[in-house]
Amino acid sequence: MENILVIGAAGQIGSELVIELRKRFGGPQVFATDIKQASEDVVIGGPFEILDVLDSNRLIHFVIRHKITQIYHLAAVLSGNAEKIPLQAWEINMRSLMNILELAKEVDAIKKVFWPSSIAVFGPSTPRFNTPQYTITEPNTVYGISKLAGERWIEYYYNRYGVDVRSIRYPGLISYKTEAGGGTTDYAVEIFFDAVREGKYTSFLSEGSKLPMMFMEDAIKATIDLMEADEENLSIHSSYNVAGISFDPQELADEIKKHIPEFEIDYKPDFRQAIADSWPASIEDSVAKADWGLNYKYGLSELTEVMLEGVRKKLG
Ligand code: AKB
Repeated sequence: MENILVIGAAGQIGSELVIELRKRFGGPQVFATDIKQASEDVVIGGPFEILDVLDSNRLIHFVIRHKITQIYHLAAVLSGNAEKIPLQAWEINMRSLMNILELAKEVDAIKKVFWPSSIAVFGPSTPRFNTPQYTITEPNTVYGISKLAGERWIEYYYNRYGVDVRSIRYPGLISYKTEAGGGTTDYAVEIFFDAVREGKYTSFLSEGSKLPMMFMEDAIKATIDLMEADEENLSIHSSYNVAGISFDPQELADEIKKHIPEFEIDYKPDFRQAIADSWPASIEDSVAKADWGLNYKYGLSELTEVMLEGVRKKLG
């Protein structure tokens, strides 16, 4: 029997991942934790506790008390926020990961760990289109540097101590259940809320800023598929490229206009433009497809339809 710990259960990924894991493994088996209160769905569907991943003492007691066998460590400071507090972001992103790696090394019952990396590991010197799995990685953001260092550490723990950590380089993730917080790709979530609320949106990225994105349902499925894959099929022990779909703010606005013809967009790029400019426009993900069968359900039009419907419901 699996007992699964999700750290960051109040966040954009965590709040949906917990629900899906509970469907598969049972409510009481999935322990949701965060430093802040999670959504009602998460709190009523199974155990939820306030827990700080930086508190390694409480963490180890928690893991032993609940006989945890798998950990999903999702807590992180995202790219936009990290640029405002570089040293704190580095401290939070790295120390939390090192706490989890040490825990997984010391506690035999923990069989698998998931830790998200990001397209932020790439930088301005990386080939921008169809970015391969193995390529130049010279990130110039705090978040990207922490994700690249994290990738090196998880591979090190796998090779040196046999700790089975699995990871995806997430593109921008799009969802309506919990709003995104502090990322560069957040425009692609905000735009839907403003389209429904106001009929217009001011984008903090310019019209042609093409970035890889993914609908949350596809991201959750990919995450669990990777965690369920046989270890012997996995050739990557740093982090897998996952492409999703690439589009820019203007293309997304045009798609929204098909549903809300009066929708208007204008552009006021801010400091996040430089971050977006340093990231790939599209990703090549054949290794993930070959190793563990990565696949997608949502293209741009499906995603737009589901997002508008979800946001309308959420806003009542
Ligand atoms: C961000 O924009 O910081 C994140 C990411 C791509 O990792 N969504």
